[in-house]
This record gives sequence, structure tokens and C-alpha cells, in this order.
Amino acid sequence: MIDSTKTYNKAVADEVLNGLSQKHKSLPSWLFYDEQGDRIFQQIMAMPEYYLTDSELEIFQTNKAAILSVFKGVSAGFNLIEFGAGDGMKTEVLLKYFTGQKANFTYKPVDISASVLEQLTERMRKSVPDLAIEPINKEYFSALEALNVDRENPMIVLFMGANIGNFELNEAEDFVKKIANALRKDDQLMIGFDLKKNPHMILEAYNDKKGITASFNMNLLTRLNSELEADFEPDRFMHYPYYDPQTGTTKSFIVSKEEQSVNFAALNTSFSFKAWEPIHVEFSQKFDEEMIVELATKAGLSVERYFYDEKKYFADVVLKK
Ligand code: AVJ
Repeated sequence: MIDSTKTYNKAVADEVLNGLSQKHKSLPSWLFYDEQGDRIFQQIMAMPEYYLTDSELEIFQTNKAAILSVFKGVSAGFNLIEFGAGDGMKTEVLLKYFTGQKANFTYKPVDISASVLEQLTERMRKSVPDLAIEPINKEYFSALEALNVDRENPMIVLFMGANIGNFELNEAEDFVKKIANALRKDDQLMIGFDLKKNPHMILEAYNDKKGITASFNMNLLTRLNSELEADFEPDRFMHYPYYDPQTGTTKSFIVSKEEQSVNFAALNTSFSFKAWEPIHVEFSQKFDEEMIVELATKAGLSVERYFYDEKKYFADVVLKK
């Protein structure tokens, strides 16, 4: 029984109680992103092995004019709704250009974290002062529902940065379907997909030599130590990622190096680990065009346009009904 008078985050506690009691232990990757995790993720995006950020940035720098003309479509104005903008570094390239072109649009970033939204809004107010911005502090789908009431202008939903890859394929389908349900004929959805490529290169992006990704993943244990009064000893676990070039799935695990038991004082419970038992902590799905078309089709959408970086490491794909 969870004591509701304690101050820990119930969502975190539920994930732990559920995920660590499964036959195949797992924890969701959103648990990576506490304050320290956000900081390490910034370092990941800056490291040479993590090609994803540079590739998507290149796509925006090279194609910003083409992207704007696709977004404008036949309509004068549009709402640009972004799910999970993060620090906004890449979106800023588009927003600056669109604003400079006097495009008639309002930027509506959606995030459940108020502090993430505040930082993002602050950044855009400084770097793109003419931008019309309306942050929405809601869960993605309640935001879409609210936005759908009484609207005139089409909406363009952005889900960039390969975030779609964190879902298992069938969950990604459900997610895109739910967005598609809220779209009208003149609306669009742009998704960032990391693409299949040299498997060594993909694996390195999740297993860099300096161990930044390892520390990002292992920070999950430190987080649980402080939030749920657990007693993980990180040295007794290790980071282990692998990439399957056939399915395009990257999986990351935290593996227990020995038989041990971990106590969660805040939950009045403990979990035991066998030697070499893994906790699955992340999916990072890689796609090819066929998979993208299949995902779109299953959601009742079709591909309007692919935007690639020069090396075809990454794709931002515009979908519509
Ligand atoms: C933020 C989901 C795009 O899967 O590439 C980076 C997260 N994890 N390195 C990804 C991540 C380890 C990242 N996404």
C-alpha cells in the first residue's frame, strides 16, 4: 500500500512498483529526465557521436523556406503546435525564419512541465521577439482537444527530435492515430524520425566512449535513491545498449552485475536482482521509408513531404489526412 501522505511523486512510485515486479523488469525512459537528467541530455546532444541533433538542425537550416511553404499550404494563417519542444534550439531556427518572412502564425508549445515551458517561452521572447507565442501547460491530448474548439486556422502539429522513437512501434501507431483523429483536412503533422544507418554508428550514439550516455541512464538509479529513498549502488549496475539492424530497434538496459536486493524505504518494499538481470529502460526506434509509410497509413494519414539532411541520417516528414 502506498501511503498517500508521503511527498514522493506517485507516478514515479507506480512505475517502479509495476516495472520492477515484472518477469522482465522495465522502467519508462521518461524517468531519465529529472533536473540532473535534463543537464546530461544537453551534454548528449552536444557530443559528436549523437548525430541526431546536428542532422535535424541541418534539415531545418537547409529547408526552412520549403517547410514554410508546405505549412502555409492554401491558408493565410496557421497554428504551430509543438509537443515536447525541449530546449527549443532546433525549433528556433524555423521560428526565426517564419517570423522574418512575416508568416501569419501563432506558436503554441505544449508541455506538462510548467518550468520547461517557462524556460522555452523566455528563450523565444529573447531570440524571436516578434513571435506570437501561447504556451499551453497541458498533457498533449487535452491540449489538442482544447485547441480544436472553435478554431478557424489550420493547425500544424510538430513532434520532432526523434521522440517518436521512444515508443514501441504499436504505441507509436496509437499515438499518431490519436493525433490524426484531432486533425482536419487542411491540418498537418510533422514528425522527426531517426533513420536506419550503419549499425556501428547508431550503437555509438547510445554508447559514447566518454560514458555520457551511461551516466545519463544510470542517473535513473540516483533519482530513485533520492525520490523513493532507494539504496541502489550504481557501481553494482552497468549500462548496456544494443541495436538490432533488422527491426531498427535500439534498446538500453541497466544490468545488475551481481545478485542483490534493493530497498525502497519510501515504498516499504524491496526488489531482488539476479546476477546479470537487466532492467529495460529505453527504446530508440530507427525507421526507413517503408516503416514511415506504414505508420502513417495505419493512422489514416499520408506522406505529403520528406525532408532529409544531406547524409540521410534523419527525416522530418509532413503527414496529412
Ligand atoms: C530524446 C528520445 C530522441 O532516443 O535518441 C539519447 C533520448 N537517450 N540518448 C533518443 C536519448 C539516450 C533520445 N530522444
